[in-house]
Amino acid sequence: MDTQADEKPFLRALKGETLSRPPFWLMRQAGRYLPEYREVRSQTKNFLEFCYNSDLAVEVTLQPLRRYNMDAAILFSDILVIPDALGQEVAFVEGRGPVLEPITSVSAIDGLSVGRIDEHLAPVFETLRRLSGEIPEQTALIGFAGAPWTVAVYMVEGRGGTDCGKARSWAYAAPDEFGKLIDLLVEATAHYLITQVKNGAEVVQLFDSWAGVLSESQFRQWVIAPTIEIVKRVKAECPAVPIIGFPRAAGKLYEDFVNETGVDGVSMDSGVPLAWARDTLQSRCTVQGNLDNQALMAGGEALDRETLEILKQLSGGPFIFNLGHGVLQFTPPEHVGRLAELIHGWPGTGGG
Ligand code: 1CP
Repeated sequence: MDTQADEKPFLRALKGETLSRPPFWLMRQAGRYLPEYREVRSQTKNFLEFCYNSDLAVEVTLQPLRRYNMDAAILFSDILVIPDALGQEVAFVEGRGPVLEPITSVSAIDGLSVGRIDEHLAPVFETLRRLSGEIPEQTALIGFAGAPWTVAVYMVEGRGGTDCGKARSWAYAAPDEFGKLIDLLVEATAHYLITQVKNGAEVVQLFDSWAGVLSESQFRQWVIAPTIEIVKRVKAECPAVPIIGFPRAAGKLYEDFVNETGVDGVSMDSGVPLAWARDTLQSRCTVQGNLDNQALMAGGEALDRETLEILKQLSGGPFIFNLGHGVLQFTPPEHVGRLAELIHGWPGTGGG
């Protein structure tokens, strides 16, 4: 498809264009590694209240752009606003992360309701509307949601930091029951993403952070199939909006994910080999990734070397520079500055 030269670089890359300097943003670019984030964050105790406060959410979304001039802003929110909106009890406990009242039965699933999303998440939609008026002209606005499998993991386990064992065993033992939860999440997620687009999101990303724990058959059933359905529903209402999928740690199954789901872009974890990504995935869609967040934390020569290698291998095709997973809490902000400098200077910085 032809794109116009005055279109935002991030959107051009997602339409399949190869740009001489690839656009970039970072997963978790807003967050605790930034002192100005910690300052704003300290104004609210409760993390969900923070996500539902548009003044604060707009501010922290914009903070990394002011420092590093990324090509895209990502809505500040969390994937767990969906279980919260559906009626599950969700809390973020200082030092422990998310804690949910676990869903373990069909009757608990029956108690959840997609009908509450519009009202409950109205502040998130307001944040998007305000951001679309405030971000710089050449910057794109990304909306997002967790993919059904990953959100179901938190809903069933009740917390993070697990091997997803309860969710995996329920899915094997009673696929019809677990499938009810996934179906509900497909409906909720598609509706949520469509509403985000109607309120200003120009791109949406689906985070499937726990995709990599599944066997091949389970990956097809709980990652690929629900993603196909969400892409179909979002594209039916919003045909022009690009969708990025992130089936983290999917290994060789990234290939089937790209070929079968209809996503416009795929976000790759740091374990995906660059030459394989270039030859296998990049011919089918725009690739995004995949600097190791520990290389960003380490900085120095390792950061330069790893960054330049990714740029060399992937900037010959449609590409968005990102990390393989989110920015870590204790990352020195000046390392992010160095990364931005390397990318902004490309191909002058080290094409060689
Ligand atoms: O107190 C704080 O500041 C909490 C830290 C924090 C932040 C900054 C949480 C709690 N969520 C967020 C924001 C967030 N989460 C964003 C916003 C914008 C940005 O990227 O800049 C996004 C896109 C997410 C997505 C998210 N939340 C994912 C998917 C991506 C990934 O990292 O794998 C997941 C799995 C979550 C759950 C979550 N929320 C927060 C934490 C600490 C966790 C992880 C829990 C765990 O499994 O240990």
